[in-house]
Amino acid sequence: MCGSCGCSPPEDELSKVELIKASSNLLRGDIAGELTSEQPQFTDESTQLLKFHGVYQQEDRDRRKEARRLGLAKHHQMMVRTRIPGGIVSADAYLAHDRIATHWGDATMRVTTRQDFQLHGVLKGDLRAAIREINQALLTTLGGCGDVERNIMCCPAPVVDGFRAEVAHWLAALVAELTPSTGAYHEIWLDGEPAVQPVTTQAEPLYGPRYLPRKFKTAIALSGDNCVDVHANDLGLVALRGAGGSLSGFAALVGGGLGRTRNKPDTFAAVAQPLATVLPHQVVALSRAVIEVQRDHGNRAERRHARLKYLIAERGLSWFAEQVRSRVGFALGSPAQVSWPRVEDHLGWHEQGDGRLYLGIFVENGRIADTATLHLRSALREVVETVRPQVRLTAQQNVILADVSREQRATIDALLDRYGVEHAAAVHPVRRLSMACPAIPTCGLAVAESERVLPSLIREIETLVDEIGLSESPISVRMTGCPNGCARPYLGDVGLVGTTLGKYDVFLGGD
Ligand code: SRM
Ligand code: SF4
Repeated sequence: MCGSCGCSPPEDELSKVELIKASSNLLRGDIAGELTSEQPQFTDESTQLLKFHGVYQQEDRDRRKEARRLGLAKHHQMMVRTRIPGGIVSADAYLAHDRIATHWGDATMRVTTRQDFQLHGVLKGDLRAAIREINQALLTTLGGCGDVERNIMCCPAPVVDGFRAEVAHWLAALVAELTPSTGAYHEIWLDGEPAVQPVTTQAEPLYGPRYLPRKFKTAIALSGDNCVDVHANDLGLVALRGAGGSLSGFAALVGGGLGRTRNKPDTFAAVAQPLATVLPHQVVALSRAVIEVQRDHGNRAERRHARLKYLIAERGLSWFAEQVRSRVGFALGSPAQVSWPRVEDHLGWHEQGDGRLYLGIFVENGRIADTATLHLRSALREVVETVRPQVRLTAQQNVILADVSREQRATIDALLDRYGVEHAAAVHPVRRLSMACPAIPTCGLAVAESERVLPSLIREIETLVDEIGLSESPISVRMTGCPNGCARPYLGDVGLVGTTLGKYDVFLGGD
């Protein structure tokens, strides 16, 4: 960004990714052409563009050493992330992901910390089939990653009341407004026809040809229930209850983000700060304006400083608020301070409020798999096939089965017992709240283990916590394989952040 006026820097100062986006013809690039080649991997340029389509090119890092020794190429594989607003998945869509994991993935599904599904280990040649199947189940991977609005999170508890129905309405409105509108996704993955001629008729009215300077994240928390970790987002919205329990408005918080680089103090984790309060019908315009300010003024030269938090740190919150106000054309209400009485995880059996029930099931570190000790994937598949509940993914990497009748409760309990799936009440409170990112072997940025080591470590911590008499305390331990903060370690009571293989920085007292 130009220091004085905030305009875009000259071409020669733009980051490489900016140039790739700008010349991609709205995210087409040559993805379609490369899909038809025999090569097991995409070029660097397509790898960048694929992120916007929900696809990360990765490598099986466990096989790296052996491949090097044998002089073989890297074992390339793709991670596919389905964008799931509010974490709501139909029974059909759940089963579609389960099938993809079997046919084309690594036989696991992963619930992410932003309520999405990730499928790992998909080979390039199977990518189109996998994405088509996700779309046939009425979900999309478009915008799962990339410099756009990411999955919009929302409290997934399926409680039936007017307040939540209103929040769901505005969530859907935000998703409709902020989803990229390029036709590239359809052409490449769904019609199967590569874009022979560059198509320039379609436009991106919100994003423009360069999209945003960096990823942009939004979450909606409900007053009193911050299960989504709203403060970690570029834009956090807190739905406020008015008289009679209806939705009175949203408190907007801006500039949250956790990524940092070790030994680079000019990069930092930040919690979102109160910006304004708006009426329900103003929330879409407000969100759009916040994104537009970041689009026009965010740093496009240095990706490490391109998130909204750096723009706000540099220009100040009052400058930012004034920019937003001038775009929305209505007065912004005073910022509201928000506070959270306790940590919600929505696990166990609960009444929905309409005579039906929901069950929150603990999924250790989000990994739905069949292992030697637990057949969780088979258990959930059989439950979903038999009872056909709606499935909801939580921001703590767990699963909720919704819309269950009283008669079906016994069937579900029996099935889960048969597969040895623990009831939430039997899971140690420390384990219930623990989270780990995938790290090695799939994440290319990991410098230490996370998901593979937390299970044994957390059991040691459980023993320790019992010994010192804190068994009932909701202590959250969150681990990541690098300082990027994907399991939000800086917001947990204990954050373990990998710095190199076998070494972790320990953060205490996040809230
Ligand atoms: Fe993340 C990059 C996994 C939530 C901050 N994140 C990555 C990548 C894609 C690695 C890469 O760029 O090559 C990881 C893929 C690993 C793998 O093998 O699957 C990855 N992030 C994840 C997930 C799957 C972790 C999980 O345990 O569930 C989460 C997917 C969420 C989703 O569905 O969209 C995930 N990532 C987060 C969060 C938490 C959140 O958003 O609430 C953060 C911190 C909040 C934030 O954004 O600041 C987060 N991920 C990052 C960053 C640092 C961003 C920054 O501003 O510096 C990166 C690296 C980057 O973007 O350059 C990153
Ligand atoms: Fe990878 Fe680091 Fe995110 Fe873990 S925190 S998934 S190691 S980028």
